[in-house]
Amino acid sequence: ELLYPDRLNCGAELLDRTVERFGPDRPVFRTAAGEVWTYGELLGRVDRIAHVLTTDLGVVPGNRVLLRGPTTPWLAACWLAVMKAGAVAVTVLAQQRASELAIMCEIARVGHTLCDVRAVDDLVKAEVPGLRVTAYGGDAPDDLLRAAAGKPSRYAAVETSADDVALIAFTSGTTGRPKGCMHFHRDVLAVADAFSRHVLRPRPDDVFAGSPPLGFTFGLGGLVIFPMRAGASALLLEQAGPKQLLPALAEHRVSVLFTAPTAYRSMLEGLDGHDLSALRRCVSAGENLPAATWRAWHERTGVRIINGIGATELLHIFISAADEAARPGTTGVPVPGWEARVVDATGTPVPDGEPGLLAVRGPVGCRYLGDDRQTEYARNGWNVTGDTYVREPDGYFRYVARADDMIISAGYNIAGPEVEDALLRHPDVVEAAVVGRGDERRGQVVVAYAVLRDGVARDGATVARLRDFVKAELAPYKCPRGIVFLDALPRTPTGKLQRFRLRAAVE
Ligand code: 3SK
Repeated sequence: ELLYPDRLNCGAELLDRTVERFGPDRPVFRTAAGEVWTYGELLGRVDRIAHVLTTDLGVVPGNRVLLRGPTTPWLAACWLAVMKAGAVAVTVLAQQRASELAIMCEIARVGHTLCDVRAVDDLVKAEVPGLRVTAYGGDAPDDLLRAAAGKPSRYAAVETSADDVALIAFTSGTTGRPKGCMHFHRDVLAVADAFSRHVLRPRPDDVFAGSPPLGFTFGLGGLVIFPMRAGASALLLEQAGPKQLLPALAEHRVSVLFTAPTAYRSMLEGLDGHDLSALRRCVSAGENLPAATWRAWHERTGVRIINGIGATELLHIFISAADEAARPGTTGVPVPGWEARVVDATGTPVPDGEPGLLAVRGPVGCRYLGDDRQTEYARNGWNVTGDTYVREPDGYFRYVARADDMIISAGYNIAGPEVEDALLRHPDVVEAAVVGRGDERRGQVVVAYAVLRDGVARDGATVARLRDFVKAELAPYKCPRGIVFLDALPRTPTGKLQRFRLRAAVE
């Protein structure tokens, strides 16, 4: 069990305590342009921003402050300042537009926002009543950083309680009205002290990098909370697609990588000529990681991917496996501190080997802000994530599908990801997504969408070749009736596949 004192401020724990432990001179953030911030410099900048928040902007503990901008050291500094001031950070994604921002501000009752000057327009367009927008990184006389420069360089963190809300992270899932997930100060540390400390096991000399933005808890954990808890540093990339990641990993000698299966697959395509010899830990989450991708990455880089499943509701990863314990094709076992089981619709555990709903409990729980969907997610003390899983007899958890992504065809239950994995094993396929299409005779039939490798013909011969391939890999009833070729699959801003768009397209 993770025990924390009653008085706990996660910002002070991550920053002030790390400076006390390791001294001020170690690097904490790096940028693609070669900028390096030390922990001491970060502390001074964070504390000055905290002064602006409390003195100039009148922010008091518990006020909600929305943070918006590309992944930069300044965005991370604003997040830490909000933590130290005892306010609540509301994290959103740079891709979210005015109408989405307006809904999130309304749900979270946001009064203030600290926003990268390049991302202010959408916030202004959102026309949120009473919202005070403070920009950073521009030339305006009232720019946050200009105001901060005149403030004292030390700020005593507000003595928040361990159970005060620190963060409201929004999830829209793959569709629907966004849900704000509240997380406490102790939760922020708990994800570092569970997954990071016991599974990832970072070292102070590690350099972290990755693609998830800081507005997504996958990125906030992987690029700020975990490196800082370990006294390590992070390369913060504004552009972090596979094309930018590969050269950055080599140039900055990145040793810990956080990204999603799609990015691992894209990087495999362009690996040649990049020196990844510093890389020692690679984390994959956000989507199911096919065994073929795990194996190809291991073969080419020598690094075993640490697969995991996390959720915004639970802040970070709760099932995972590293090193020799990793089993390709499975997600892993509960992270120390977490319990997991597979249950039926009534919450009763199903036997090992049978599919059911994944239910987990541990140091962090789901707390939606004013949303009835809370009772669907938190049932009898367990968090039911909406994923269908199988627990293997050896205790490993294997992903089957999102619970609402099962295809039922002529009485057979077909998990879309199993068919996708089979398609991805074909050398011509780069991305694949499988959905059900309504069918009078069979209820549903399987339809696949695929992105092909450059130069492969999008014609009937390719469809026939891929169908034959799937039939040789899986029971024939799982073989897609039709295969549609696309340039790219539709995804959410956090990279999750939007199956509902594909389903709508086939109906
Ligand atoms: O949503 C996810 O997939 C996720 C994965 C890892 C950590 C955090 C999150 C939200």
